Amino acid sequence: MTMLKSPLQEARQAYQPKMPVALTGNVQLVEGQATESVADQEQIKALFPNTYGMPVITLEPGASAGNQQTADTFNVGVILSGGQAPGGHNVICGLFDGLQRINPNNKLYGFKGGPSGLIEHDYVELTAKVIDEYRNTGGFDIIGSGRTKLEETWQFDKGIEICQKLGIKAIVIIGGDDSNTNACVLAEYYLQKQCGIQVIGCPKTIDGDLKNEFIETSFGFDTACKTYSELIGNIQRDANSACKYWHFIRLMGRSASHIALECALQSQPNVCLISEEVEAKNMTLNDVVNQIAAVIVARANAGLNFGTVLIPEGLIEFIPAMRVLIQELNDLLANNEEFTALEGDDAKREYVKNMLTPASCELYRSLPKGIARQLTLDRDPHGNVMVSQIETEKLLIEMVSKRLAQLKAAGEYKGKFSSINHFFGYEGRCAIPSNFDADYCYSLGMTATQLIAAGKTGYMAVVRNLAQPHTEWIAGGCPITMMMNMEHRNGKMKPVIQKALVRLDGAPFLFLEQHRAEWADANTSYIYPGPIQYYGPTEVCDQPTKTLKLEHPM
Ligand code: FBP
Repeated sequence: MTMLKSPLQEARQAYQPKMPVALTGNVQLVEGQATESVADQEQIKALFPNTYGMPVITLEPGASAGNQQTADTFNVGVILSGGQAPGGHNVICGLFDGLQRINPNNKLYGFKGGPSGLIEHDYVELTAKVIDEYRNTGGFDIIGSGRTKLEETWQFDKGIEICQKLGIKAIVIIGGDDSNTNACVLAEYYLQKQCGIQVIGCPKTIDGDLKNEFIETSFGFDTACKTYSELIGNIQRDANSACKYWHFIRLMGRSASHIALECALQSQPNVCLISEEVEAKNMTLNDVVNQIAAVIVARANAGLNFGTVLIPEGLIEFIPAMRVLIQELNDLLANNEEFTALEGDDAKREYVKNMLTPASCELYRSLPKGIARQLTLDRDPHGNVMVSQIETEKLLIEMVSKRLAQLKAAGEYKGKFSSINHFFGYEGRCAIPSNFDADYCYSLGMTATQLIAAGKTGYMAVVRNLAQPHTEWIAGGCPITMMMNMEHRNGKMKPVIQKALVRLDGAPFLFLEQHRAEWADANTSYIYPGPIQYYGPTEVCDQPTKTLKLEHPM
């Protein structure tokens, strides 16, 4: 069946992604010094004796064909893991084209529905015909994704079975910090077993929290932020025209506030909350409410009863007292059949209230019922509350509204407060990838093939120098063990890739801090970014995020 396509889809199918120079011809791998993990070196080394300490790899233009074309054929399996991120399809297209360039008889298999596809042997061969349909498209629908954790040896052994059956030499796992941690565990296990299967990771997540010295940004962050910023800009223009609503906009991003921060840099709202700052300053929910109310009052005094407030999705977990409450709820609700069996919200609410510590119980009772209920919904496979389902923007509207009423009664506020709530998350996760993400992802796929062809395992494909034009980009591989430390997870110390939250001493946050008073005040400073542009002048179409530019100045 042929898919119906929009003119833009048709045009994007023909787009040829730009790549670092090294990937455009013959490639040679240059190895650097041996590496160490970011922390807890002794423990990580003991847990990963075979993959610890490997060198960083840089891909450079090669003089001869080198590993470029080989007579031996080999097959590769690919897995998409976790939440969608624009550009995932292009990683797969880059992988496919890279494999074909090495030997046209090489095959690419996609494991369907995420890591469970490997365990359940649910796969599809990705032929040229299939691949061509998905070039430069958003979404993960080519093979689907899932959140099954790959962490037990029986799962790894099921992987060996199917790889041996299909002649798969390497598995590429496209995922976030947890999926890449698991990729590393899998690589180590396969080396121990000497089964000859390599594992390579690729850095995906719109959240932007898989970031370190070698991963300048995870893919998808660029497109998602540009999509949300367009919508925020449109809302700001409407607010500035109608002059009657305060818009409270929650933005996806799980724990880290990178998305909210980047959107603020692109659109200059009146208020942008940063969860990491709220935590560092030990702020209460009331402090946050007072901060927003103060801006509303100041603008109302200047005759402006409208504005925008950006709220990171994970805010609630960064308010210290809320964090304690959520932790208690996580422990209480883990595999709690008694709770699950209760019928109706009221019975569940009573049950929870009786089990919490007094301080958490008081906080729980003070929350609007709807929010309290959302805090007790199903957990994700890692046992965490699903922050995308908690309507923090509504909670803040309700609390700010009450605070303004108090101020009005005290004669300190004379304005009019009408609010509208928004949540931008799923709108941006599958958008058609920006040129940046299309180019970056295709390059990551091509890089992964080079690492596979050279027999590498336990590496993440990386492309660096991304704030520069693509001709200056540097492709290579970074040992995953290098990004690891030991962290407390589900009651145990585990080796994991360090998550990157917003740094309060980092250039993007400092820029916000320096300008936010100006953005909050009566001289409206809104920026209207407009939609992502795919065709036109490079300064319009090929700009990286502000975060990337501020973190990596020329
Ligand atoms: P990943 O970390 O897997 O990339 O998830 C990204 C994300 O979009 C988060 O921002 C969000 O909190 C979560 O997924 C939503 O999960 P779900 O897709 O299960 O609703």
